[in-house]
Amino acid sequence: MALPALTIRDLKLRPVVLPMRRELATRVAVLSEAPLLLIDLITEEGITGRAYLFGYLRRGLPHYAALLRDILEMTRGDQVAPRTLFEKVFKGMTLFGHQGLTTIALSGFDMACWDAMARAQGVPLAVLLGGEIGPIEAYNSNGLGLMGPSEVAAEAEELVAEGDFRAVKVRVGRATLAEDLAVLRAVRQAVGDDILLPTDFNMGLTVAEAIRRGQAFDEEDVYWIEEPIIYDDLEGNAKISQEVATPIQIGENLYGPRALAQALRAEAADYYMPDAQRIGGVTGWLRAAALCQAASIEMSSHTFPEISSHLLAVTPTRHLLEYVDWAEPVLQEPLKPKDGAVMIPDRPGTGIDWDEAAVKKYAVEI
Ligand code: SMN
Ligand code: MG
Repeated sequence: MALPALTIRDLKLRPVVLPMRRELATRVAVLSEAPLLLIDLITEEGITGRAYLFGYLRRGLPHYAALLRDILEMTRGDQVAPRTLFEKVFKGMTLFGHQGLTTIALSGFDMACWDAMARAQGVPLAVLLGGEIGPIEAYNSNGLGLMGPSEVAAEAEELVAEGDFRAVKVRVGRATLAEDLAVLRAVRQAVGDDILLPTDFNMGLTVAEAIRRGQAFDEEDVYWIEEPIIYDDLEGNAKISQEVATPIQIGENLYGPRALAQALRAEAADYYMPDAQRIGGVTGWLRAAALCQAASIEMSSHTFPEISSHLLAVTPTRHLLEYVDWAEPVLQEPLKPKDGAVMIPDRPGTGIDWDEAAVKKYAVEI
């Protein structure tokens, strides 16, 4: 029997700027608010698919909205068949290029399509994809920006306590290696030996400096070293991976599964952590997961914990979910991590439903 078809009628796009509980200072930017573009994919049949894109900066949002309106023009009246639509839109963007905003917009559209499909079937996205719901091991990333040793030590304890987390991420890349080491030691002292400490340089170093700091980190019980240099210098990342014993982690800035395939061929890193809005939404993620499985490489997620929890459930080499609560102010039922894990919601779709009063409160003009 044919499944009920869903037909694309409209995309409702709403920009909001949400307060963040803790400011996050990284080598690449200081984040003190979360600009999101909320996407409602409206179908003729009455089912609505929901997703959001993260603008990083407020001025990211109008670019996303313009591209999503273009995607609507390409797909209005089409059946919600996410893999078919992915190819159609990808092809339609070829002349603009795929590395960058076009793939972010396509990812948001794809996530909303898959959410609509799962809602129409009445099952969680993880179940639609052939997996099961359950707890997904996570680390707390809601803080530990570039601060001094005493501030990070106090914050590290808070972050662990927020959900009995067994891992928290420490941003690094201060002016000197000595300052980074002082912070790592203060955090380790505060949280004890059992907590994993992934670190993130946010692309702030040169190859030589990354090798120098990485080899020093090798003595510090660090779980991984993330994005030591600019994301698309694959040879540079490969060199660092060879010279540094601690696993090198990249992936949040890879646009689409082909970029991941190139990084794998270059042996650029030991671990990968795609970002749902850059890897190509659900469709791109599933391909990335297959590539990591074929290479026997651990795959984590970057931000977007709501949808990433479903995606990691069907990722054979699943590693850790990055937990951030940035969308929480506009969600009816935010994730509530406990025992160091995020529980995939037992609701149709991804579990994203807007708190409409909050959406109104945080709405901005773009
Ligand atoms: C990060 C996340 C979101 C915005 C900027 C930086 C960071 C991370 O690289 O991996 O958490
Ligand atoms: Mg990062």
